[in-house]
Amino acid sequence: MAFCCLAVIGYLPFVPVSSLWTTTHPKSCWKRRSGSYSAFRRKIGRVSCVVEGSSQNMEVKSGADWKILESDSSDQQQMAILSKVGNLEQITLHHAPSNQQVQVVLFGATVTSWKKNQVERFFLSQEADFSGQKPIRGGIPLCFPQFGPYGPLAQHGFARISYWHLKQMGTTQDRSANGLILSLSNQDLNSALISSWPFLFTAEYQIILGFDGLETHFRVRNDGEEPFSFTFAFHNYFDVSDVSSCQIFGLENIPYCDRRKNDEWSEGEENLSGFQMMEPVDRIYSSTPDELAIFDSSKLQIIKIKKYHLPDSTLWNPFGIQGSDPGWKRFLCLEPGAIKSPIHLKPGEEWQGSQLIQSE
Ligand code: TA6
Repeated sequence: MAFCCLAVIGYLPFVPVSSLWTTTHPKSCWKRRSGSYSAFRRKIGRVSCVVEGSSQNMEVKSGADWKILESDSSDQQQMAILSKVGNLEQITLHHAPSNQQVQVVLFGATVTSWKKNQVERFFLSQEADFSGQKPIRGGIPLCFPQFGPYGPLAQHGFARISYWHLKQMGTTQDRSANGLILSLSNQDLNSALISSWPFLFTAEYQIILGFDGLETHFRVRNDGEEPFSFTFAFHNYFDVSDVSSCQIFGLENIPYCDRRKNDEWSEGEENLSGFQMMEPVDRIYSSTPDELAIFDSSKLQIIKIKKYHLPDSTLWNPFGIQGSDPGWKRFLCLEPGAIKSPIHLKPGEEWQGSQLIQSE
């Protein structure tokens, strides 16, 4: 049944912004390369927003392919709402033509919600902390510049516990997509983090809502004179009816590092019709296909992930073991990343990893 549904719906074509770039290239290409992402950077304008309920203009940049929404309070397609959650600022970005909405908290650049046709697709823990003291559990925390405990930093690095800046927001000329870019650099880090990770960098995180679905693009550039290395993952927490009634497609027969067995490497499961979690699972699969899918047999919902420059994928659910989130049955983490082999950036080089998430 599950396999049939996947075959019928298939994968929609997606030309990611990242395909316009090589994995790493000299700094000069940052500005020179064409494509919606770099075009997004060119002009400065104003965008129609609502801040805490009142209409307000906001300075942002938009570009040739990206038009700026007029500041018109009668505009029913209000693109973004800025508000607060706990101590933290959040942006709700809409894309009315495809009936989607995404929420992102500037702390951690954490996407906390993505609704399509009014239906939530991400899990957010009831215990999620919005004080700015801890990473937010749910949505898409960013693991950078370190995945897991493998390095000098605290678990999953500093991106998810840093305050990012809104850099740009815009829409395409034909309004087929709305997007925003958040940024973070070494200048935003405190002295303890700088001493643990003493590199000059600029990171940009672009979030796009369009007819294809939700795209997230994470980009980092080495601004310093020393090379550096990092690992990365989009720590996606998908909302599911019950983790044990889900099948995961794309990880069959792929070797994985079993984090529950002292990081032992295993040959991979031979289940060809979709892997089902029936016990705690915490695995890093290496060299996974660029298309993965989750079929939730209770909701009859498919979530598809297309990934770019992200060879690995983590699969995680604690299955109620000690310390599990009380809502553990309701999430499934499937996390595209560059984990097994760190990315090395020489001075002036940059790298981008992207994903497109689709759900009917
Ligand atoms: O990505 C899976 C994982 O690394 C698990 O090992 C588990 O620890 C999880 O992330 C959550 O980590 P967190 O620090 O957010 O509680």
